[in-house]
Amino acid sequence: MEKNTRLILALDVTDRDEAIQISEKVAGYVDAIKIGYPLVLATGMDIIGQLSKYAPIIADFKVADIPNTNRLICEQVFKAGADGVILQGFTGHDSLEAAVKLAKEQKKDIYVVTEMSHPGALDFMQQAGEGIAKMAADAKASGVIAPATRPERVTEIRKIIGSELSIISPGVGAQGGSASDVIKAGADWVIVGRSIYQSNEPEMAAKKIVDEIKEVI
Ligand code: 3DU
Repeated sequence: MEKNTRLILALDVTDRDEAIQISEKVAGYVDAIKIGYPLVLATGMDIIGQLSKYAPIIADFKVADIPNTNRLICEQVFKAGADGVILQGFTGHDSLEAAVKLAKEQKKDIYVVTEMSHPGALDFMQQAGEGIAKMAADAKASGVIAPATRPERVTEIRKIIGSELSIISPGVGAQGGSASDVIKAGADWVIVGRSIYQSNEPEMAAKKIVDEIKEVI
């Protein structure tokens, strides 16, 4: 993924036409479009290929299975046209390595969730976050997902992974995080969904975030 605007759109709409219209409008402001279960379950896997005309697609399926199943899932997602897949990290090193091996062969990206951005992530996930970050670095994943709602954790995770891996960070806007704060804390990209796709003018909402990021880099 090329680092230009540092904005990734999370396109969690469930209507194909709406997804296409929003992608057209914001294409110039985003480095990638993240799609996940809401859109793919509503429209089908072919939406991935359709949206890849506008930007690289990151498939947020938070894959969390045994190595063989992780590999089989990632194979299908890459075949559908995605450039990257998001995996959960808590399943451990072998599950991650199976996906990274495939991704490297196909020149694709694997991003690993360290801890999530919502309050419930403090129940179990946060304790594992730093270990997962180290595992992602050891496995040579492309990057990790870390929470914009807790920029101090992004800084911690950056220390662990160094500069080789990217940090992509959800939780900006609707979940309360700030794009400029989390970029300053060490994130490479912010992931923004509702603040853009629920706006009456998605392109203006995206532009505003891009401008905010530009001021701090
Ligand atoms: O809160 P938003 O509407 O800006 O969307 C954030 C997106 O990022 C959404 O697709 C959600 O499933 C995803 N995500 C998180 O919010 C938090 C994580 O830790 C990982 C992914």
